[in-house]
Amino acid sequence: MKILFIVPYHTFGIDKELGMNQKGPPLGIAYLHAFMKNSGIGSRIFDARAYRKPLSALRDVINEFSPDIAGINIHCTSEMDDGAYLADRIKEINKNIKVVVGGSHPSALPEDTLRRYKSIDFVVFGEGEYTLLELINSLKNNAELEKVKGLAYRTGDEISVNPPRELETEIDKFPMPDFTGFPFEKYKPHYFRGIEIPVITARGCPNRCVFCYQPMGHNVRTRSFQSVADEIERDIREYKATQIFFADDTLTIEPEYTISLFSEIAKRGLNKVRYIASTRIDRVNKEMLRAMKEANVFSIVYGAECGNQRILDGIRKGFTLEQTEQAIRWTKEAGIKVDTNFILGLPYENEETIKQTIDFIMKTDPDFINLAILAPFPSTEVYEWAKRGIGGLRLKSESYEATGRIVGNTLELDSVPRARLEYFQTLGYIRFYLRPSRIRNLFYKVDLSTLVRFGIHLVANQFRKILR
Ligand code: B12
Ligand code: SF4
Repeated sequence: MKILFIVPYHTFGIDKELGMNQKGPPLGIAYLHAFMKNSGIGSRIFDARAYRKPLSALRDVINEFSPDIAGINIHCTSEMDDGAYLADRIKEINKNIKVVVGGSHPSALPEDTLRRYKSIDFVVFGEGEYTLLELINSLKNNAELEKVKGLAYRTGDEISVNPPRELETEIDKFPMPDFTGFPFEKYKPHYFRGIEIPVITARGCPNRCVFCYQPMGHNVRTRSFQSVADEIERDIREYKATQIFFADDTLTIEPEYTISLFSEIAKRGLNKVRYIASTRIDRVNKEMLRAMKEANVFSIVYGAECGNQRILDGIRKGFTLEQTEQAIRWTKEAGIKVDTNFILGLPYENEETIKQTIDFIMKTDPDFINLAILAPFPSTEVYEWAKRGIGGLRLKSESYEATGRIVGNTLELDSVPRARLEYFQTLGYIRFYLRPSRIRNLFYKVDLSTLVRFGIHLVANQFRKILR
């Protein structure tokens, strides 16, 4: 049996228009690629984002590699239609190839995925390693599928969703992710050119923020810091990594672990490459930040979310605005750049609280900001609230593609129409970045052509609304 892992490209909407592509190789399929190879399954990677003519390249690789199974990675909801589009094309090329999808969106909605998209044969939901292997073995041996935990499948018109699979508690048991076959020269790393490799130290997040879907569960399963350092060493040696991106939800959950990891990185001389981390506001301290700087951490991305305490409490973030100010100050003092995610359109927001968020950004003055409008993802609390009108939320569209990246179009508030939300988003970006101290930072984030296209899109959008 042979499997071809596929990363879809943007086929629709604004993501396609703006060329908003993910920045690197998806870690999930790099893990699966390694696991399959270790289990004696032929495995190949096809990243459709790397090709000018992805469909003819897909045909070529299928003809040459002859996979029995195509495994499509769906990173987020806005990629679901892109993945399904490729599933249709695969069936046109060879209808005998079985199509399996996995990743956050199908994990949240396995049944819906099979109902909507007829070219998809299987959904692997949750952690993929053991489920995919059992699926392949069952197909090989013509065995029954009902025993494969974590699998959803169709039999004629009927769809079955098996019970979920228990999560592996010792994730060091999984072989290191394998990045052979990923087109590194085509990716856009965070901030700098070069080769960026993602690494993860733990799976799962203990928190329950109302807008967040957690495909890896709420029980945190941590790797040993030595094995993480071994992997980084391998990434630098074999893949010539110039930058390591920690793909953890909350990298610094355990202070002692964090200090041991970054001290190990410095001790082994792995601080010749840069590191990017993301974590929670309330999970950093000065000692940890010093160790991170020593290890050459360039930036920390914080989910700061909002500048109003009542709204912050309502989304169950569990920290205070004072803690946000403190984390930003400490990080800057440690000589590490501060990148922050803020969201507009949270439950119970109004124009006043949105203005407070923008003022809070200006006051705390991080180095970079991402200012998104809330996109409610399936299986999150805010998705149910938006459907039922709780918190003043109003679902504008149920289209998956409309949840896309920075510019989506899924939500507005009773008290703040979509056009006003987008106006505040544009205003926030302009107020923050169009200053001598920050304008340069924009170029760390996006290249000039994307920036120009994005700027034109935002300004044209505002004009269109004024003219209407
Ligand atoms: C790292 C990360 C990123 C990185 C990716 C960098 C990289 N090189 O990979 C960056 C910062 C670029 C990113 C961007 C975005 N992300 Co993101 N990201 C994550 C994060 C934190 C970890 C993903 C990861 O690597 N996990 C580790 C691996 C081992 O797990 P995995 O990917 O889930 O894969 C396993 C299984 O899912 C399964 N599996 C996965 N694929 C497949 C395929 C097959 C065939 C099979 C059988 C199984 C399978 O098996 C794997 C191994 O067990 C997740 C949160 C999370 N905890 O999952 C959010 C998350 C996936 N991202 C999310 C979102 C929304 C986005 C953005 C849209 C954000 C934005 N507004 O810009 C963009 C979209 C990017 C794009 N595609 O255009 C949401 C998705 C929610 C949703 N329903 O849409 C998540 C869940 C965060 C959240 N909780 O809200 N992201
Ligand atoms: S937003 Fe961050 S801290 Fe909150 S549940 Fe999601 S991953 Fe965890």
